[in-house]
Amino acid sequence: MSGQLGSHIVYYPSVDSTNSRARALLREGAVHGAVVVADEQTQGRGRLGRRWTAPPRSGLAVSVCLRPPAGFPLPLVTVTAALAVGDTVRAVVGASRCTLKWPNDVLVDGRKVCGILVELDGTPGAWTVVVGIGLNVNAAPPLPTAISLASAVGVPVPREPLLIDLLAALEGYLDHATTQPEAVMSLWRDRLDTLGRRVRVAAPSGVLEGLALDVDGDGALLLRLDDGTIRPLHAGDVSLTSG
Ligand code: BT5
Repeated sequence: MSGQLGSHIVYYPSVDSTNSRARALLREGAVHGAVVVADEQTQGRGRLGRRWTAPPRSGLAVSVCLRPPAGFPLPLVTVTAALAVGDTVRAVVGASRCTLKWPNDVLVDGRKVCGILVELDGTPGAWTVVVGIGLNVNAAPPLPTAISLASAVGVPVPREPLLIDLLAALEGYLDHATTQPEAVMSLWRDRLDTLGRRVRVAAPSGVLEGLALDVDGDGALLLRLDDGTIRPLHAGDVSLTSG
């Protein structure tokens, strides 16, 4: 996918949601690679209308505007974002402490350090895509499941170099995904801690339990139920089960 990410950056001290701003920018004709960053979001959002919260100036709230070429495999947008954040986080905390959780979380020591929200607008063949990334850098909200990079390493972590590294990594993975989508998918598969484990998935169709076998070419989680059937799940929240 050609074009440098971050060639155009719009910064807000405070904004409702960087994803909302980025979608509006794309509607107004923003170039591929335009980026919206904010020190604070008042309406940061996750999937399914959930909230993304973070103390002001504590982390990265960034949304990247993409105009993928026709035929670009859209499921790979979330995959490339997770790989890029993963590389950025691994460089800070060490590879062994950072894992990826299907479909869109990056964890440190099993706790969520980053969430990714990809939103699409447009029509087939002319999609515009916003990749929203929330990364807890120097503080996390008071949730038992959340962690920040600074608390993981015990020292403050400067945010700007992280943003530069993150955009460079995302650009690299997007380019790679344009020419070798299967290679990028298999890198993600290797990093996904979810695979090979017994999990409970709260999916739109209901709660299912089984063995997380693999992901398919669309990024769907292949869950083997106890009766042996294999169900591809395109969305859901995964938790590990002990059974
Ligand atoms: C996500 O949703 O994880 C996607 C979050 C994307 C946020 C970015 S910030 C920049 C851009 N602009 C936006 O408006 N959004 C994007 P989901 O998988 O649905 O997880 C949401 C859940 O994560 C919440 O219900 C909380 O339980 C938890 N959570 C909220 N804030 C968190 C934080 N800072 N750290 C860890 N967990 C958090």
